[in-house]
Amino acid sequence: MLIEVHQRTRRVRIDSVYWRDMQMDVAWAMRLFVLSALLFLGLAPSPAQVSRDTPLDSDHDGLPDATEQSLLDQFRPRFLISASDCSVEPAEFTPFLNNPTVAADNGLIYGQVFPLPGRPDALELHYYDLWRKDCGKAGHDLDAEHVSVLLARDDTGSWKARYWYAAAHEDTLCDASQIARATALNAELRGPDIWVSDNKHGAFLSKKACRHGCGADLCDGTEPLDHAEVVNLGELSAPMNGATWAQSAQWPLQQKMARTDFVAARTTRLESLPASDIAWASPGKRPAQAAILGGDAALGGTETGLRATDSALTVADTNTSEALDTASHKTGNALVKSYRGVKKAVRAAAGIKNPERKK
Ligand SMILES: [Ca+2]
Ligand SMILES: [Ca+2]
Repeated sequence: MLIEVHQRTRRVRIDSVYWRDMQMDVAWAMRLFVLSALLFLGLAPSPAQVSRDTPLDSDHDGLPDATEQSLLDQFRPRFLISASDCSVEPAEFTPFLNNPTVAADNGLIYGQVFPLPGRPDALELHYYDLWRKDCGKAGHDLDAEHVSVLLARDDTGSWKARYWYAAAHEDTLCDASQIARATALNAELRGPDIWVSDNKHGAFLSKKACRHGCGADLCDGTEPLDHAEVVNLGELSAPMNGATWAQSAQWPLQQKMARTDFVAARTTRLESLPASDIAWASPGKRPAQAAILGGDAALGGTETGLRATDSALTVADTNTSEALDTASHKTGNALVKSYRGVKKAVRAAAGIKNPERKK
């Protein structure tokens, strides 16, 4: 049995298997010791034995580790991060802990690849940008955000991206998540550009979509996260790379890992729109967002703009889309100006204590 510790890459190799190591903490060292002892006593199959028989599938979802990592690397989005973000960059978390503990704000991205039940021709990939904190309005420690893609096999059997989804304030009345065809983003064989809003970390498929978010999203002054490495989280039932903290109740990462972002109703609706559109993933919440942002007094003034933009934004800069953009931008300004004055009243009327908590 071969054990190597690589200081530069912070990885440990046991025969053919690489383990990521950030701090060599006690829990991690104990696990390594126990694993080594089991391997030495012959009580566990060696990685070499396993790799000779079947491809290694550490998270038991039927997909080999190597396939998952290859797809995560191929389709990794290019995250555009605000240079002034209070949380600096997405964080790396200390492995094998029960709760998320930031090890470094170093731009690391976590990934997940899983098959879809009843759809052998499709795979879903999630890219998680996990932050030390959200320091926008209603800020909080820990911030779990993500972008996802649905892959389908093409005529040659190769995986090709079909739809992309970007989460923004997911599961709140401010949900501004979007979905688009991969062709609209020129991202069928690679990841698209993703704009991440300053301090709030909502993800957007275009800068224009960011401006139409929920009033507090700004995507100016961004820089690409070109050095981002993708580390596979595995699955909730079988974490990889020490991601035991993914199930922590301190953030909603577990919910994001357990569901598909490409439900049939969502993709069917997208297919009914023009091919170049970016569609809101939860269009039913757009009128509610108007209420949150502007209250009844502003609602009348926003009806035209929101109705025009509640279904989709066009990627191409046509006259029509620019007109919609202008209309919505103006109403957006009106909403923001009246935001503070009506926020409490609207929340009270809706029975909401904190609509943006932990998102
Ligand atoms: Ca797997
Ligand atoms: Ca997996």
